[in-house]
Amino acid sequence: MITLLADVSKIATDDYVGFTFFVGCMAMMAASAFFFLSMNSFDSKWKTSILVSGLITFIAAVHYWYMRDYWGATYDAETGTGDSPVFFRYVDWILTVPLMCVEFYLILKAAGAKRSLMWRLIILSVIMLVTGYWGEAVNREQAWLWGLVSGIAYFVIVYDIWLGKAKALAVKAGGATLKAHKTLCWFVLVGWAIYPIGYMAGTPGWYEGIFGGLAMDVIYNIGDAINKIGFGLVVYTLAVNSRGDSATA
Ligand SMILES: *C/C=C(C)/C=C/C=C(C)/C=C/C1=C(C)CCCC1(C)C
Repeated sequence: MITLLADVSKIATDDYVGFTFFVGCMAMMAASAFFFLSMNSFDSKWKTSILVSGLITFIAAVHYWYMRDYWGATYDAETGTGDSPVFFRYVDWILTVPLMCVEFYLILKAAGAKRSLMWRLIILSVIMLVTGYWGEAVNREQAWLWGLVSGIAYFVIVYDIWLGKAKALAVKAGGATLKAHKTLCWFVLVGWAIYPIGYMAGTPGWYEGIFGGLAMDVIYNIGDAINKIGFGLVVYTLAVNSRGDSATA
Protein backbone atom coordinates (compact mmCIF):
# COMPACT_ATOMS: atom_id res chain seq x y z
CA MET A 1 0.00 0.00 0.00
CA ILE A 2 2.72 2.43 0.99
CA THR A 3 4.93 1.57 -1.99
CA LEU A 4 1.93 1.90 -4.27
CA LEU A 5 1.18 5.37 -2.98
CA ALA A 6 4.80 6.37 -3.41
CA ASP A 7 4.50 5.75 -7.15
CA VAL A 8 1.60 8.12 -7.54
CA SER A 9 2.71 11.63 -8.33
CA LYS A 10 1.05 14.13 -6.03
CA ILE A 11 -0.76 17.24 -7.07
CA ALA A 12 -0.09 20.30 -4.92
CA THR A 13 -3.22 22.06 -3.69
CA ASP A 14 -2.26 25.23 -5.55
CA ASP A 15 -1.23 23.44 -8.76
CA TYR A 16 -4.15 24.47 -10.95
CA VAL A 17 -2.52 23.18 -14.10
CA GLY A 18 -2.11 19.69 -12.60
CA PHE A 19 -5.62 19.83 -11.19
CA THR A 20 -7.23 20.78 -14.50
CA PHE A 21 -5.25 18.09 -16.34
CA PHE A 22 -6.53 15.54 -13.83
CA VAL A 23 -10.16 16.65 -13.87
CA GLY A 24 -10.04 17.15 -17.64
CA CYS A 25 -8.86 13.58 -18.09
CA MET A 26 -11.73 12.23 -15.97
CA ALA A 27 -14.32 14.42 -17.69
CA MET A 28 -13.15 13.32 -21.16
CA MET A 29 -13.31 9.66 -20.10
CA ALA A 30 -16.82 10.04 -18.67
CA ALA A 31 -18.03 11.89 -21.77
CA SER A 32 -16.58 9.17 -24.02
CA ALA A 33 -18.38 6.44 -22.08
CA PHE A 34 -21.60 8.46 -22.37
CA PHE A 35 -21.34 8.96 -26.14
CA PHE A 36 -20.24 5.41 -26.92
CA LEU A 37 -22.92 3.81 -24.75
CA SER A 38 -25.74 5.96 -26.08
CA MET A 39 -24.67 5.54 -29.70
CA ASN A 40 -26.74 2.45 -30.43
CA SER A 41 -30.01 4.00 -29.31
CA PHE A 42 -29.98 6.18 -32.44
CA ASP A 43 -30.70 5.21 -36.01
CA SER A 44 -27.88 5.01 -38.49
CA LYS A 45 -28.24 8.61 -39.66
CA TRP A 46 -27.04 9.86 -36.27
CA LYS A 47 -24.90 6.95 -35.13
CA THR A 48 -21.80 8.19 -36.98
CA SER A 49 -22.17 11.69 -35.53
CA ILE A 50 -22.39 10.36 -31.97
CA LEU A 51 -19.47 8.02 -32.66
CA VAL A 52 -17.37 10.99 -33.78
CA SER A 53 -18.37 12.91 -30.62
CA GLY A 54 -17.11 9.94 -28.58
CA LEU A 55 -13.90 9.68 -30.59
CA ILE A 56 -13.16 13.37 -29.99
CA THR A 57 -13.45 13.04 -26.20
CA PHE A 58 -11.72 9.64 -26.18
CA ILE A 59 -8.69 10.89 -28.11
CA ALA A 60 -8.58 13.84 -25.69
CA ALA A 61 -8.84 11.53 -22.66
CA VAL A 62 -5.79 9.55 -23.81
CA HIS A 63 -3.79 12.72 -24.46
CA TYR A 64 -4.86 14.19 -21.11
CA TRP A 65 -3.58 11.05 -19.45
CA TYR A 66 -0.15 11.68 -20.99
CA MET A 67 -0.24 15.45 -20.44
CA ARG A 68 -1.16 15.02 -16.77
CA ASP A 69 1.78 12.63 -16.40
CA TYR A 70 4.19 14.91 -18.26
CA TRP A 71 3.23 17.93 -16.19
CA GLY A 72 3.50 15.90 -12.95
CA ALA A 73 6.93 14.52 -13.88
CA THR A 74 8.36 17.97 -14.64
CA TYR A 75 6.56 19.79 -11.82
CA ASP A 76 8.83 21.61 -9.38
CA ALA A 77 7.02 22.05 -6.08
CA GLU A 78 9.36 24.86 -5.00
CA THR A 79 8.69 27.14 -7.95
CA GLY A 80 5.20 25.77 -8.57
CA THR A 81 5.89 25.30 -12.28
CA GLY A 82 6.26 22.47 -14.75
CA ASP A 83 6.79 22.01 -18.47
CA SER A 84 3.85 22.45 -20.81
CA PRO A 85 3.19 19.29 -22.83
CA VAL A 86 3.14 21.26 -26.09
CA PHE A 87 3.72 18.23 -28.30
CA PHE A 88 0.91 16.09 -26.85
CA ARG A 89 -1.35 19.13 -26.86
CA TYR A 90 -0.98 19.75 -30.56
CA VAL A 91 -1.14 16.07 -31.51
CA ASP A 92 -4.45 15.95 -29.65
CA TRP A 93 -5.73 19.04 -31.48
CA ILE A 94 -4.57 17.95 -34.91
CA LEU A 95 -6.65 14.79 -34.48
CA THR A 96 -9.71 16.22 -32.74
CA VAL A 97 -10.24 19.59 -34.45
CA PRO A 98 -10.54 18.05 -37.95
CA LEU A 99 -13.03 15.61 -36.43
CA MET A 100 -15.08 18.61 -35.30
CA CYS A 101 -15.03 19.78 -38.92
CA VAL A 102 -16.32 16.33 -39.87
CA GLU A 103 -19.21 16.87 -37.45
CA PHE A 104 -20.27 20.00 -39.35
CA TYR A 105 -20.25 17.99 -42.56
CA LEU A 106 -22.18 15.07 -41.05
CA ILE A 107 -25.04 17.15 -39.70
CA LEU A 108 -25.31 19.05 -43.03
CA LYS A 109 -24.98 15.98 -45.23
CA ALA A 110 -28.72 15.42 -45.43
CA ALA A 111 -29.08 19.00 -46.74
CA GLY A 112 -26.61 18.23 -49.53
CA ALA A 113 -23.19 19.11 -48.01
CA LYS A 114 -20.35 18.02 -50.27
CA ARG A 115 -17.08 16.43 -49.20
CA SER A 116 -15.26 19.48 -50.53
CA LEU A 117 -16.84 21.55 -47.74
CA MET A 118 -15.50 19.09 -45.17
CA TRP A 119 -11.99 19.09 -46.66
CA ARG A 120 -11.91 22.87 -46.87
CA LEU A 121 -12.66 23.13 -43.14
CA ILE A 122 -10.17 20.36 -42.32
CA ILE A 123 -7.37 21.99 -44.31
CA LEU A 124 -8.06 25.38 -42.71
CA SER A 125 -7.98 23.81 -39.24
CA VAL A 126 -4.68 22.07 -40.00
CA ILE A 127 -3.16 25.38 -41.20
CA MET A 128 -4.45 27.03 -38.01
CA LEU A 129 -2.87 24.36 -35.79
CA VAL A 130 0.44 23.83 -37.58
CA THR A 131 1.19 27.57 -37.63
CA GLY A 132 0.14 27.77 -33.95
CA TYR A 133 2.50 24.93 -33.08
CA TRP A 134 5.30 26.59 -34.98
CA GLY A 135 4.89 29.81 -33.02
CA GLU A 136 4.54 28.05 -29.69
CA ALA A 137 7.26 25.42 -30.02
CA VAL A 138 9.72 26.25 -32.79
CA ASN A 139 9.90 29.97 -33.60
CA ARG A 140 8.84 31.56 -30.34
CA GLU A 141 10.59 34.87 -31.11
CA GLN A 142 7.99 35.42 -33.80
CA ALA A 143 5.07 33.83 -32.01
CA TRP A 144 2.90 36.87 -32.78
CA LEU A 145 3.40 36.40 -36.53
CA TRP A 146 2.57 32.68 -36.47
CA GLY A 147 -0.35 33.42 -34.20
CA LEU A 148 -1.59 35.98 -36.70
CA VAL A 149 -1.43 33.51 -39.60
CA SER A 150 -3.18 30.93 -37.42
CA GLY A 151 -5.80 33.53 -36.52
CA ILE A 152 -6.51 34.27 -40.19
CA ALA A 153 -7.19 30.57 -40.86
CA TYR A 154 -9.43 30.59 -37.78
CA PHE A 155 -11.41 33.56 -39.12
CA VAL A 156 -11.91 31.88 -42.48
CA ILE A 157 -13.41 28.89 -40.65
CA VAL A 158 -15.67 31.26 -38.69
CA TYR A 159 -16.70 32.96 -41.94
CA ASP A 160 -17.45 29.68 -43.71
CA ILE A 161 -19.73 28.32 -41.02
CA TRP A 162 -21.41 31.59 -40.04
CA LEU A 163 -21.90 33.19 -43.45
CA GLY A 164 -20.57 30.86 -46.13
CA LYS A 165 -21.70 27.62 -47.74
CA ALA A 166 -22.22 25.76 -44.45
CA LYS A 167 -24.66 28.44 -43.32
CA ALA A 168 -26.65 28.20 -46.56
CA LEU A 169 -26.96 24.42 -46.15
CA ALA A 170 -28.06 24.76 -42.53
CA VAL A 171 -30.78 27.23 -43.56
CA LYS A 172 -31.88 24.80 -46.26
CA ALA A 173 -32.08 21.98 -43.71
CA GLY A 174 -33.99 24.12 -41.20
CA GLY A 175 -35.52 22.79 -37.96
CA ALA A 176 -33.33 20.99 -35.44
CA THR A 177 -30.35 20.94 -37.81
CA LEU A 178 -30.35 24.72 -38.23
CA LYS A 179 -30.60 25.15 -34.48
CA ALA A 180 -27.73 22.75 -33.81
CA HIS A 181 -25.61 24.36 -36.53
CA LYS A 182 -26.14 27.75 -34.94
CA THR A 183 -25.08 26.46 -31.51
CA LEU A 184 -21.96 24.86 -32.98
CA CYS A 185 -21.20 28.17 -34.71
CA TRP A 186 -21.28 29.90 -31.32
CA PHE A 187 -18.90 27.29 -29.93
CA VAL A 188 -16.44 28.05 -32.72
CA LEU A 189 -16.78 31.83 -32.39
CA VAL A 190 -16.69 32.09 -28.59
CA GLY A 191 -15.41 28.72 -27.34
CA TRP A 192 -12.53 28.50 -29.78
CA ALA A 193 -11.55 32.11 -29.07
CA ILE A 194 -10.34 30.89 -25.66
CA TYR A 195 -7.31 29.30 -27.36
CA PRO A 196 -5.65 32.44 -28.75
CA ILE A 197 -5.86 33.86 -25.21
CA GLY A 198 -3.98 30.81 -23.91
CA TYR A 199 -1.47 31.21 -26.72
CA MET A 200 -0.83 34.85 -25.84
CA ALA A 201 -0.46 33.90 -22.18
CA GLY A 202 2.19 31.31 -23.02
CA THR A 203 4.31 32.93 -25.72
CA PRO A 204 6.46 36.08 -25.73
CA GLY A 205 5.16 39.11 -27.61
CA TRP A 206 3.69 42.61 -27.42
CA TYR A 207 0.66 41.14 -25.63
CA GLU A 208 2.67 39.85 -22.65
CA GLY A 209 1.61 42.78 -20.50
CA ILE A 210 -2.05 41.88 -21.01
CA PHE A 211 -2.08 38.08 -20.83
CA GLY A 212 1.37 37.23 -19.46
CA GLY A 213 0.21 36.51 -15.92
CA LEU A 214 -2.27 33.81 -16.91
CA ALA A 215 -1.54 30.10 -16.97
CA MET A 216 -1.63 28.93 -20.58
CA ASP A 217 -2.40 25.30 -19.76
CA VAL A 218 -5.31 26.16 -17.46
CA ILE A 219 -6.83 28.25 -20.27
CA TYR A 220 -6.32 25.49 -22.84
CA ASN A 221 -7.77 22.89 -20.46
CA ILE A 222 -10.89 24.95 -19.81
CA GLY A 223 -11.26 25.51 -23.56
CA ASP A 224 -10.98 21.80 -24.29
CA ALA A 225 -13.58 20.83 -21.68
CA ILE A 226 -16.08 23.38 -22.99
CA ASN A 227 -15.49 22.71 -26.66
CA LYS A 228 -15.01 18.96 -26.85
CA ILE A 229 -17.70 17.89 -24.40
CA GLY A 230 -20.06 20.78 -25.25
CA PHE A 231 -19.75 20.20 -29.00
CA GLY A 232 -20.56 16.50 -28.50
CA LEU A 233 -23.59 17.31 -26.38
CA VAL A 234 -24.98 19.65 -29.06
CA VAL A 235 -24.76 16.83 -31.61
CA TYR A 236 -26.29 14.42 -29.08
CA THR A 237 -29.18 16.84 -28.46
CA LEU A 238 -29.74 17.19 -32.20
CA ALA A 239 -29.92 13.41 -32.54
CA VAL A 240 -32.43 13.20 -29.66
CA ASN A 241 -34.57 16.02 -31.12
CA SER A 242 -34.56 14.38 -34.54
CA ARG A 243 -35.91 11.07 -33.28
CA GLY A 244 -39.47 12.23 -33.83
CA ASP A 245 -38.67 13.44 -37.35
CA SER A 246 -37.57 10.04 -38.57
CA ALA A 247 -40.57 8.33 -36.93
CA THR A 248 -43.00 10.55 -38.83
CA ALA A 249 -41.01 10.62 -42.07
C1 LIG B 1 -10.38 20.32 -28.88
C2 LIG B 1 -9.51 21.30 -29.29
C3 LIG B 1 -9.86 22.46 -29.93
C4 LIG B 1 -11.28 22.81 -30.27
C5 LIG B 1 -8.78 23.35 -30.24
C6 LIG B 1 -8.90 24.50 -30.90
C7 LIG B 1 -7.78 25.31 -31.10
C8 LIG B 1 -7.78 26.56 -31.64
C9 LIG B 1 -9.03 27.19 -32.17
C10 LIG B 1 -6.53 27.27 -31.70
C11 LIG B 1 -6.34 28.47 -32.25
C12 LIG B 1 -5.12 29.29 -32.29
C13 LIG B 1 -5.25 30.58 -32.81
C14 LIG B 1 -6.52 31.05 -33.44
C15 LIG B 1 -4.12 31.57 -32.83
C16 LIG B 1 -3.00 31.18 -31.91
C17 LIG B 1 -2.63 29.76 -32.07
C18 LIG B 1 -3.77 28.79 -31.74
C19 LIG B 1 -3.37 27.48 -32.40
C20 LIG B 1 -3.83 28.61 -30.22
